[in-house]
Amino acid sequence: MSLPPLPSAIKYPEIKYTQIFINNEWVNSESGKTFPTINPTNGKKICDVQEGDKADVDKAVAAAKKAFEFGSEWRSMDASQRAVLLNKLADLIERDRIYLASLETLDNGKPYKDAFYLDMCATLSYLRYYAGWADKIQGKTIPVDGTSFCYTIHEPVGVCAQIIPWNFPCSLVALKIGPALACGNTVIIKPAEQTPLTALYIASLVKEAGIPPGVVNIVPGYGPTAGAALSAHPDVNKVAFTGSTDVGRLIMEAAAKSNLKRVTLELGGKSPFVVFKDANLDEAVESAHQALFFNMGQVCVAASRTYVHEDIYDEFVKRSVERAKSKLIGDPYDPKNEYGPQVSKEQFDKVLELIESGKNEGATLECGGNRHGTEGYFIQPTVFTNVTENMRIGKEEIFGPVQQLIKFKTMDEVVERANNTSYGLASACFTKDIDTALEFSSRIQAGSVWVNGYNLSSCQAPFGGFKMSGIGREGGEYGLQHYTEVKTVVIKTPQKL
Ligand code: TXE
Repeated sequence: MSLPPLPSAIKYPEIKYTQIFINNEWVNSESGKTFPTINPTNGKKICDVQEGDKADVDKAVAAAKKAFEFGSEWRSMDASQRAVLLNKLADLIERDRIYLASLETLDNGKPYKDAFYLDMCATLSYLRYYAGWADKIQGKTIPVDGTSFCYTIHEPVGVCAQIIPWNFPCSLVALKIGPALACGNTVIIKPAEQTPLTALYIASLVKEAGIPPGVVNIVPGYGPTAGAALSAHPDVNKVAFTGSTDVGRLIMEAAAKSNLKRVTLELGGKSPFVVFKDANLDEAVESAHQALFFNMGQVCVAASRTYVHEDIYDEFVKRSVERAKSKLIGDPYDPKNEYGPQVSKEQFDKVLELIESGKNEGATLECGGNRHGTEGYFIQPTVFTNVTENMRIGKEEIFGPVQQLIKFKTMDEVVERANNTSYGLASACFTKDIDTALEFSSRIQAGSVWVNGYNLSSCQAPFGGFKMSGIGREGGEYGLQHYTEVKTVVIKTPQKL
């Protein structure tokens, strides 16, 4: 696919929205509190943002509930018109794509070229794909026994809380609101406290697109306060969460203890990338590299265990280390750089601490292993060999630029080791042999299996985790299932129809 030329970024774009968005209006927090959002490139504050808490969540939920009431503008709207509004929102995002990508780079630290090409592209495709579904969500007529006429309706669930993390702040807003609005729900989004700015800008476009008040509300704030208030709220009918497995548990617990709201979770991973001995080595090395280092390793599907067949292991290590060392790091606005900082001081410290554990537990550090430069949260691309799954770097989600290269001998061995984790999000194998690929795909416990490539995700296909990597699927038609309730209507008839 050929890409359009990369337009120049707006370096340090003006920050236009920092308040809470409820009922299509901007409001300050009830408490009067704000929180800072930090530029990870230099550790300096970008701006202060209104800090939503329980009182603000209550207001947002009330607005979303009212917008969902029977007879409201939103509930009475034709499904095809919901599609028009979602497409309009996508068009406005496309109009402001340079600004939004520039803002994402400022707040998150990801390279502008990735923000422009990948994040914005994903944002647009999620919205447009789900716009296409809006008037195609339908039930069935069912030939029941006896003299009754039976049909099902797929009704919207109602008020949906959508709690998102900081690694893909803009595109995850689209992935969350696309299916929710296509099905006719109303939403409250809580962006991550590290990266609230693009979600807030999108709020302004929601209003401009003409989406009715209360349908989309955005409450920036912290997890244990605003996020917890949403997941425990009795008037929230569904919560969709992307983030850590620990917080996923808290959300399920809060849902269980409050109103048994529907829960979907997209959580962490320790995804295996398996290179069989007949693989195309050039492609496998580059793909394994991108599979781990993309977005500075801050990806739920990051391939943080690379298993390489013993016959090609030494050559694979040599090339992988050369590739990691060649990576251009620095100002994420500079298009020549492939690589920016980690998102926050907390993540920077977490990753460096895990790197230390790798050194102390006996893995061999092949390159990297330290911070890069003296300011901001940059970490050198790091490669470890001689890693085993009982080391912390072999079993914990690092969520940073740290590649683990592990040697294996047989299919049985690698499948057993790859599956020996509580996670099950993604996986990949590289081989030219179709039987090997099919056997691996069948035996691996993961929500996605990619063959001879990595991160081959698209808006049309479902995505989600086995085991402790999550519950439910997002993307594709499957992603709609969690945003509707199936209602069965049975009408008694005088005779068999
Ligand atoms: O995640 P959190 P953090 C993993 C990754 C990372 C680790 C910690 O390993 O190093 O998690 O990152 C909100 N109730 N992933 O601390 O805390 C929070 O405000 C309700 C994987 O940033 O899970 C934010 O909006 N919400 C992941 C969101 O949850 C709460 C992406 C994610 O934050 C809450 C990010 C609570 N009690 C991190 N506590 C992925 N799957 O891609 C926090 N939040």
